[in-house]
Amino acid sequence: MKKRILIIGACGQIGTELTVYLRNKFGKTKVIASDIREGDDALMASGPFEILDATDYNAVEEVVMRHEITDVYLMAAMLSATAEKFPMKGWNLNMDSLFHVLNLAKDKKIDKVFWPSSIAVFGPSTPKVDTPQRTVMEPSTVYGISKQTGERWCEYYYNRYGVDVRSVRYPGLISYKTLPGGGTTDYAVDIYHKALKHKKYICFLKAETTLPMMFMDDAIQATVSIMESESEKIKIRNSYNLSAISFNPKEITASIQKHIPEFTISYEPDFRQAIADSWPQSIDDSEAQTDWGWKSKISLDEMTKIMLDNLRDKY
Ligand code: AKB
Repeated sequence: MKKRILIIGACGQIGTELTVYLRNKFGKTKVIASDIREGDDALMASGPFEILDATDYNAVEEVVMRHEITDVYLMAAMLSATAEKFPMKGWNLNMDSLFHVLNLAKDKKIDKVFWPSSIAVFGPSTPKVDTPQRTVMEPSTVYGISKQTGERWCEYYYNRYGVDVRSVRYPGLISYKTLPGGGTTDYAVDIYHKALKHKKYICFLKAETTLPMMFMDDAIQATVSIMESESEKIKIRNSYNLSAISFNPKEITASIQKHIPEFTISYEPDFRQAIADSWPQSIDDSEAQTDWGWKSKISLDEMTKIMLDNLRDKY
């Protein structure tokens, strides 16, 4: 098989699990992991790795050419909370890395691109419940602006240059293998660690802040599934809405209390509350379901059990 994959940002929350999944599926030598710094021992031992700065076009091109890469998964990004602190850094990382990869595809140096978008493309004026695929989008965060802009460029490169780019709008992602970094939905991972360690958690969002979320296994399935679908099935070339579960801090607490009855939560909202308030509560992903057969599998209670079972030994 000619396919050779490069994952940029392989040591991050999604990249770590995506690397393992793709190596199991296609063979470890076919999947080159890369990041600005080395990952954990398991990732480093699992196959080829390159130190790579996603904002350096020459470096990305060199790795692509040397490894005869066909498919790039661009997972490097600065998330919502960190990008509010470092707006220009966030903008530059999120946009430069995307242009580098789109231009490599335009110049036929790679065949296919996966680029993650986010529910952050939506803003305060977007309908909050069952947010449609096409609707008002006025993002109010740096991260959201960069993702919405990226979506427009993906579609432009597809229409103008025939670049085979595929994208989904991830909700908040929850996993036990790697911690997220710098997002507004990160509380939904941290809460499991604190529930096991301290039996209590101070949440930076209010009790009733409902957000769209997803367990990592579902996110990996969606990512690989859209990339492996026949091109004709991918009718949307900006980014597909994706949905799994929606919950608020109060509801995830109740789910944890089914296993740890003494667990308590208190609330100290910070600047991330405003970000969360600008995002939808639930997402309509019917176009992803129709076009390439997407369907989420894991419920809140199933996720809670998996998270607690896998993190218990750590504490
Ligand atoms: C974040 O909170 O910034 C991310 C996202 C929703 O894209 N998890």
